[in-house]
Amino acid sequence: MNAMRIIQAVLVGGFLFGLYVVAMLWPGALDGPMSFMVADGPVAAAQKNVFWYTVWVSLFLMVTVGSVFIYAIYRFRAKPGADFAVPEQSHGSAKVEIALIVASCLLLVVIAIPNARALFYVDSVPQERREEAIKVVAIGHQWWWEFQYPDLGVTTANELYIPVGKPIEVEIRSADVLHSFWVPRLAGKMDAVPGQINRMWFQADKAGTYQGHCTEYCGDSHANMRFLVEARDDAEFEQWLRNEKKDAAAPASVQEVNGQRIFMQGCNACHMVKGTGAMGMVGPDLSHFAGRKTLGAGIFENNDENLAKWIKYPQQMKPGNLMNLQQVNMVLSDRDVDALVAYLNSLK
Ligand code: HEC
Ligand SMILES: [Cu+2]
Repeated sequence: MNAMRIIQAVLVGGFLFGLYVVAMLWPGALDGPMSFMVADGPVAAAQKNVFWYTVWVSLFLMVTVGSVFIYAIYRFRAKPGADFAVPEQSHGSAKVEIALIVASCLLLVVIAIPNARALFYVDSVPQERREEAIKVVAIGHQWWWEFQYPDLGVTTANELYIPVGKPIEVEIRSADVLHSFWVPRLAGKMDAVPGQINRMWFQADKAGTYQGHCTEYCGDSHANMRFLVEARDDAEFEQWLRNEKKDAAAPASVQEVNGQRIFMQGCNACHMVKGTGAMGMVGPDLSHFAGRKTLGAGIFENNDENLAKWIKYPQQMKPGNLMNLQQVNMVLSDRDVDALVAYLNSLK
């Protein structure tokens, strides 16, 4: 093949690759809510650092080998007027080959050491910090997340509250099929495997809301299986915890009382509302539902309008989801729905 053609191809390839790198490094391109390029905690930072380290070493290799390659193509190209006889073939040089093997091994070691260190670091909470760790059990369901705090005695869904600056030790399980727990700004993903317990940990360095998403295809509404991690300073976390430990607020207005009565005619088969007879385990715990920002596993804002739509048309709101009112023979009038909305809004 014509050497110039090869050089052209390499140049075009290099140019496209360069464009890609520039697009990636463009300010703002990589700091979205689901970007693992922004590390808001030590686990995410360790993973991000090792990623970039490996990229730079690989890039160095690619540029070195690529330049020698391009140089060879150019230097030994067929020159006009030269004869095209095949030059004398030699077997190569033992020295060069040994040097290349040694260099390759060294480079592998150079990549392996920081990677292995990061692997051990992200595997479990460092020994000296075990004491302050908060334990959470995250259970993937089709298509929402249940969060239990075994040492604190509370259970919630879809919005995971954590204290800032504390290691969070997560035990990941599944209630049905494969799911995967991922909050890119806080840590890499970890699968939820039926019949198996996986572990990971993370920590948020500053207060705020972090976006999470199931990242293992788990059926119809996989794309609608989000969650939030709400990191709060100690005082706010304690306040949240105190409230979460309480039984659900008793209904106050006539409409709320009515709503609770309707709730107990079917919704209770699938939902838990602590301190009432509602002890269903199929859907999310609703004891403090009014405190949630979102609805339907992080996909809708939790407001009256969306809540009414959710109760009336759960299947239109989130295709395939397992909230099925026919199963419990519930047929709701608009007034019933309004009463249910009022009741759920009272569950602070
Ligand atoms: C057959 C079981 C079942 C019944 C009956 C049921 N639900 Fe649900 N519900 C679910 C499941 C499962 C989900 C989670 C859906 C998802 O996000 O994929 C859910 C989600 C919800 C949510 C959203 C919770 C959140 O944090 O996102 C609300 C609110 C809710 N249900 C209210 C009700 C009300 C009110 C009734 C009675 C009219 C009811 N449910 C009846 C199973 C049920
Ligand atoms: Cu999924």
